[in-house]
Amino acid sequence: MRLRLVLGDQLSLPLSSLRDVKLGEDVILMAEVNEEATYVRHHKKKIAFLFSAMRHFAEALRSLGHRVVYVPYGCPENTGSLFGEVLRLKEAEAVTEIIVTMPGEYRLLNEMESWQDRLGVPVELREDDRFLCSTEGFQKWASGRKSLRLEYFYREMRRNHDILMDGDKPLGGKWNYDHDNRQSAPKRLDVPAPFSVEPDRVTEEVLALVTDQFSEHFGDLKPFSLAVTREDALKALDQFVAERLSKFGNYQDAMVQGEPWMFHSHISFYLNCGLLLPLECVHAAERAYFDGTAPLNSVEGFIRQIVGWREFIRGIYWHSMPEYAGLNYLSASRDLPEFYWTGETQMNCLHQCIVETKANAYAHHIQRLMVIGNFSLLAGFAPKEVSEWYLAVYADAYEWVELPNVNGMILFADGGLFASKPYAASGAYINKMSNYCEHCVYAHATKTGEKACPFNYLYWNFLDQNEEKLRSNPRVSMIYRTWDKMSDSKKQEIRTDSRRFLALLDGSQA
Ligand code: FAD
Ligand code: DLZ
Ligand code: SF4
Repeated sequence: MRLRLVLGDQLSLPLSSLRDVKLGEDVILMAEVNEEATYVRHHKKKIAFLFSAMRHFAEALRSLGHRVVYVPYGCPENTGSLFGEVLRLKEAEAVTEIIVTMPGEYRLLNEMESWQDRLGVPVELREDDRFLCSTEGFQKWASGRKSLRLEYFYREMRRNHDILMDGDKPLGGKWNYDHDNRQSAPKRLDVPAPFSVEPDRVTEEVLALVTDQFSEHFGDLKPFSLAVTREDALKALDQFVAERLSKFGNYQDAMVQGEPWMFHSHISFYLNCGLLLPLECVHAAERAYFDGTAPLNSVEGFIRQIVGWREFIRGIYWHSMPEYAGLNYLSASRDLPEFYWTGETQMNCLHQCIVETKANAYAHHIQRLMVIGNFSLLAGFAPKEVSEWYLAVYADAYEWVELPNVNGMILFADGGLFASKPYAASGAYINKMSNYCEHCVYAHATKTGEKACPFNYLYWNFLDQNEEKLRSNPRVSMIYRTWDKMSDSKKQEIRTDSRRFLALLDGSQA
């Protein structure tokens, strides 16, 4: 009998490990285990979401006639680890082979590679072909290239999968419509309510379990309204395409106080645990373009996130691990401040983004990148701490996607493996793209002094502190010329303000 192990982020019927499963012969194992639930202190909503989605998926498999051994968290025999559960089932039944789809995190892959010796039966690790680009395909694409840039990868993906193509040319004549995007939000903007579904009995049971067992973890458990079945995840996708996609492009980078969801799709939860598959999301968006319900700048922008960024980031992860996790090009070492867990800071942009993260286990991209990420870069937080935070607080977070976004995209900890410069920005950017500054005690246009927006002096301080590593970067050297032209007294003010602010931050008073 063959044992098929299905992990919490592998909830897809076409999963490679289930492909040749024999009804009445093989057994499928799924387990809620302490090790996976606590290797970082995941947001309560993330645990509830995955446990409920896992339980529903097990039922879906059973309804197709499969034999599923499902080990709930509270089961007294539960050993608390995936290995322990595989071993327990192997000892109880005549298991001849174990089949698993490649896990999404290196730590687990590394562990699984020892299972065959430890269990004494063959363990077959299969490619996770829910991604459009295999790890091998990415290696081939990356090998021999001096720099890894999304744009070229993205074009190849579009061609290979015939997405938004007009023969061998991009539809509309351009690969990228970003210059039509990046608008800030107008004063009055009607944002549709996000998809939500009432918890059913299974979810209610899981919510009680999480309340009981994970009370120390970050985040608000309720209200809980995420989809936990494929059927509902498809409804969430349809709702996005019908109600938000047309404005996705225009307001992709906009942030509005009190609007955590904006015109984003909110499908990362479902894509990353397998309830949705990337191509079906891409095709749904493509159809909207052909039906005339969404413009090309939105459709292309959305598709680029999925066949471009998502696949590229995963490629970078497997291409660069395990060394990637330890990189710290800028030698950043500051501890995360307490307010990353509470949202209690006077900086309104950070306050809003962290409070929303706490409530929803979600923040949209530009909040993650240009508010929390930008601040983490400017303040010099240690990459490992930042990474652990992002992995814990978002319900869509797994290391394969979180780590390159943190080490590559926000912290420049990889020295520019795929980003040509650090994404550092002053308060002017946040003020342009949001209305957070209108409600802040700090003044976004003031450069120095106690009332000045901390992003303003921290921006220059960051460049000053990292001059040795950054000045020679062609995309940053222009900015150093502005710094060079500043008077010594101005520079001194920036350094003094930054020292004062960072001291407050270290004392948890910022
Ligand atoms: P949309 O804006 O609607 O985009 C559509 C889809 O594109 C997303 O669902 C996602 O699957 C994909 N996508 C977009 N940007 C990226 C990206 N940079 N990397 C990979 N996929 C992308 N995304 C995660 O799925 N998990 C994470 O743990 C995660 N951590 C991040 C950490 C940082 C520091 C940053 C800057 C970004 C991170 N992202 C992560 C990427 C992005 O912010 C989220 O995918 C997005 O906010 C999810 O919301 P959405 O589904 O509404 O996305
Ligand atoms: C994230 C997560 C959590 C919270 N719990 C479980 C679990 O109990 N059982 C399980 O199989 N998977 C869980 N996961 C998802 C895994 O952590 C994920 O499969 C690995 O990190 C690889 O991506
Ligand atoms: Fe954030 Fe500065 Fe604007 Fe305040 S003034 S919201 S700290 S960018």
